[in-house]
Amino acid sequence: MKRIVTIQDVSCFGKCSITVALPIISAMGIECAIIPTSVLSTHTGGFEGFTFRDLSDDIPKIQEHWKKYALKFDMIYTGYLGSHSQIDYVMDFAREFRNDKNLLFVDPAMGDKGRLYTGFDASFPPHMARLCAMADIVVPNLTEASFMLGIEYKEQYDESHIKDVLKRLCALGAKIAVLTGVSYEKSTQGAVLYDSEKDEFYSYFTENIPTSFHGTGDTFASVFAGALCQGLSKEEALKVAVDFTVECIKATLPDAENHAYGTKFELCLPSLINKLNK
Ligand code: PXL
Repeated sequence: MKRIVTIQDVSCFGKCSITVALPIISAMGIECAIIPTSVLSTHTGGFEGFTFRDLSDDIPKIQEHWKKYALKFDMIYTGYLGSHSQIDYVMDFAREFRNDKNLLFVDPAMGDKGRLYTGFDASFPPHMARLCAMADIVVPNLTEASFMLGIEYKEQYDESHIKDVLKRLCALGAKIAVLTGVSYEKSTQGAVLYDSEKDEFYSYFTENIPTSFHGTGDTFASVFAGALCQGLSKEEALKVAVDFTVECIKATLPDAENHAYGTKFELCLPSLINKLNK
């Protein structure tokens, strides 16, 4: 059985980060250990007055304890991190638990639609870029990539811009970069991957549903990470992750006004299991 450790916050209500990653990775038949980096009453998108308990200091203590048991992970998957020190601790953790067989998978969750999430300032993306530089795989959206690279965020772009951004992300140090939420025309969206060792691009596009829900980046990242960990090829993993994310959006659409805070991904888990068994 494969084993992933995912390091991100617990948003108690709102369906993102660990409350998405844990059920998805478990449903994919992978053991999922967690390191909660902070506990928030809700995620920071659309809720006012959320609580934030910083658990940064627990990260090195958990690391020391796990070292005694020589725990091994097939993948270290990091998501939303709430402070500079959390990024530093996570980099330490990765140095300790990385080996020549496992993968460091980084989702630099910190913004969308050209803006950083509440709580982050301009000093945060360059710090996150240092974690991305260590990674085997990074999966930002175009907002996060643009902030990390210090380039203008474009609403409208073409394929050459996306390819250029992907190459620059790999030039930071990541082996493979994926841009999520790419849409060259209104009717389609998907993800584009660049493998810097092979100098190859892969993309997968499907229908674009013009309603956005919170947490879909976390859904994509969890499925993509799980699928790679289960040994699917990069192309297959991309397709499964994009298709599943769209399925979750479609399952939520009839009740969209009550569910902007997160998708009804739970209803789609049986279908994810079927996709993997095919
Ligand atoms: O979905 C990314 C995410 C994760 N965790 C927290 C967030 C967000 C996005 O806003 O606020 C706490």
